[in-house]
Amino acid sequence: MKYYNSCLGCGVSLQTTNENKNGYILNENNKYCLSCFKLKNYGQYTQKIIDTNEINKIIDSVIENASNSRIYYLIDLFNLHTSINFEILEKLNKNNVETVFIINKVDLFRDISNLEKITDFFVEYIKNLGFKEPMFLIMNNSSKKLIAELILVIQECNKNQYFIGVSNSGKSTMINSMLKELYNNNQIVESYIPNTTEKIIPLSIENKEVFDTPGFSRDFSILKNIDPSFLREFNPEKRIKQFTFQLNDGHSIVLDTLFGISVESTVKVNIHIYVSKKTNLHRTKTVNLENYILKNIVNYDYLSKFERSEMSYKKYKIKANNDFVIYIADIGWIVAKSNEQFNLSLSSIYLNYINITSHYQDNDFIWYNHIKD
Ligand SMILES: Nc1nc2c(ncn2[C@@H]2O[C@H](COP(=O)(O)OP(=O)(O)OP(=O)(O)O)[C@@H](O)[C@H]2O)c(=O)[nH]1
Ligand SMILES: [Mg+2]
Repeated sequence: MKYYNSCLGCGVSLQTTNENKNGYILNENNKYCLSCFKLKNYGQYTQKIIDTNEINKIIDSVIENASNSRIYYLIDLFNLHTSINFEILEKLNKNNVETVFIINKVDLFRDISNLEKITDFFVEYIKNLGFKEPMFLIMNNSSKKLIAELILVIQECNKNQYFIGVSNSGKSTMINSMLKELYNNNQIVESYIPNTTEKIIPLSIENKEVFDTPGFSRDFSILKNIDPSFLREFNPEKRIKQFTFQLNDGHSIVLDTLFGISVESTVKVNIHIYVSKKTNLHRTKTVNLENYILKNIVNYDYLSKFERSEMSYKKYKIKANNDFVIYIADIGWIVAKSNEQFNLSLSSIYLNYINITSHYQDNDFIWYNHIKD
C-alpha cells in the first residue's frame, strides 16, 4: 500500500488527527486531503486556514534559491493590475532569475490578433523594471495548441521550472492541462476559489522537474470577503462581455448592488463596462440610486458577509475626448468618454472592500479593444 506525505491536489502535509486542520485524511493511504477530495469530485468547498505569510515565505525561498531555476510568472489578463506584484518582480530581477512571463486567460478576450499590443506593452513595462531579456508567452489553458507549445518550452529547458503568480492566475490549470495532454492525468486541484494550492507541488513533465506553487497575496481582493458558494459568479469562465451605455447627467448604472456609476455632465457620456456576463447592470436615476441599492441588496446574497457603511463616493473629473479607464479588481473595468469635460462618481456602501485604480487610456495600450463586439 502506498502512503502519501502530502496531498496531490494542494500540496499540504496529510494528517489523520485533526478534522479541523488542513490536510485531514480519513485513511492513511488517501492521496488527497478531504478538502481537495470534496472540491475535486463534488465541487464542494471546505473552509481552509490560509497563512499568507507562509505563502510569501515559500515564494521568497523559491526566488532566493533560483540560481538553477527558471520561473514562469503568470499574469491574469482579467486582473492585469493586481497580477503584478512589484516586490516579487524586484526580487526576481535582483536575483537575476531567468523569468518567463506568461500572459494567461487570453480566451476571455475576443480578438487575439490585437494581443501583440499587450505583449509590446509588457515587454516595455518589464524592461523598464530592469529585466534585460524577458521572455513572454501568451496562454489560454483550454487551447491544446498553446499547451502543446508550452510542453515544448518545458522540454527544452534543463533547469528546475517553477510556476508562480497571484492566486487564481491559472498555474494549476496550466500544469494540469499539460499533464492531461501527456499522461491523461489531472492530479492537481484547480478551482475558482482563491488559494487552492497551499504548498509547492513537485511534478514531472517529459522528465523535467516542474513545480506548482501557492498563489501569492490576494489581500486586496474583494473575493476574500465573499462567501465561497458565490465565488463562481465572479469567475469569468467565458469571454468577458462589453456593455455600452450613454449616460445623461443625473443618471446612474448599478452593478449588482455593489456600486453605482453616475455622471454630472452637460452632454451624454459613453460608458463601456467590461465584466462577466453574469453581472447584472441596472439603469436608474441618480436620486434613486441609494434606495435602489438598499432595496435590492437582499437579492445579492454574496454581499451579506460585508460590513456595510454609509454610502461613500469616489469622484473623478474627466477631461474631454479622453478614454478614462477605471479598474475594479476581480470585477472588471469601465471606460468612460465624452466630448466635454464631465464628472464621474462611483458610489457604494462597500467602497472599502473594493480595489479601484484608474488612468487615462494610453493610445499605445488599447488592450481592452479586443473584446469590443
Ligand atoms: N478563462 C480562463 N480561465 C482560466 C484559465 N486558466 C485558469 N482559469 C480559471 O481560473 C481559476 C483559477 O485557476 P487555478 O489553476 O486554480 O489558479 P491558481 O493560479 O493555481 O490559483 P492558486 O492555487 O489559488 O494559486 C479557475 O476557475 C480556472 O478555471 C484560462 O486560460 N482561461
Ligand atoms: Mg493552484
